[in-house]
Amino acid sequence: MENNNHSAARGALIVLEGLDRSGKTSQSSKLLSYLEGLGYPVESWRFPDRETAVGKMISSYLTNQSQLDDRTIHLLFSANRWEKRSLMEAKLKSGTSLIVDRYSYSGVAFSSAKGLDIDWCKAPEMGLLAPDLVVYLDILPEKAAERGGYGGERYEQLEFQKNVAQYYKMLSDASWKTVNACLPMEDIEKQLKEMVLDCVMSCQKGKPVSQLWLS
Ligand code: DGP
Repeated sequence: MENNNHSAARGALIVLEGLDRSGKTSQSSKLLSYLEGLGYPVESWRFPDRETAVGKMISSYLTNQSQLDDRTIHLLFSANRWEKRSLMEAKLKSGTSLIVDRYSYSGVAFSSAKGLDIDWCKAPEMGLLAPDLVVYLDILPEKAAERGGYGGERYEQLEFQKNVAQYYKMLSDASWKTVNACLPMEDIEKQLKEMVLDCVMSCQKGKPVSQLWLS
């Protein structure tokens, strides 16, 4: 099934969320290849985008090379999304779908888990573009901690991740799709492909781009 003529249709904004080591990054790259293989214009993005000036400050904080006040780093993460908003909108409107590894939900879940007021955390995210699909890769914090590479960055601590998981639960709504991140990789991939293809096709039918509202 090859599709080589999708450039006039609008692209889909697909967000993968989940705890650290839930497999978002691997699944993003599989989805990218899948949609590319079907002939859809698609890009893989991630937040934080550590390449921008703001992203470099975030990276330095995450790797414990700098210290920042909790509210300050929260606003930097949000600014990092805002600085990509117009490009994101242009891509979607020109027909490119975006597979985005983390978005505003990470912003709210991680900062709220530190004890910041959840409504305060939501406020700077309002008005970013609303995802067409949010997939939550669900993994027990204990299982994630057993996966390779865990523990290298500031937030990769079991007790903290348990807290983050609670906030993700609070943020999720009926529109989210949850996938068990402990299934074999191929099974996860299969489920994701179906969800994502449905979403891309419904956006092509003219679903408007809307703004994010976190209730
Ligand atoms: P990653 O590059 O996906 O491994 O993310 C780096 C870390 O930053 C990870 O522990 C999750 C956390 N994080 C991602 N986005 C945000 C955000 O917007 N706010 C906060 N406080 N943390 C975030």
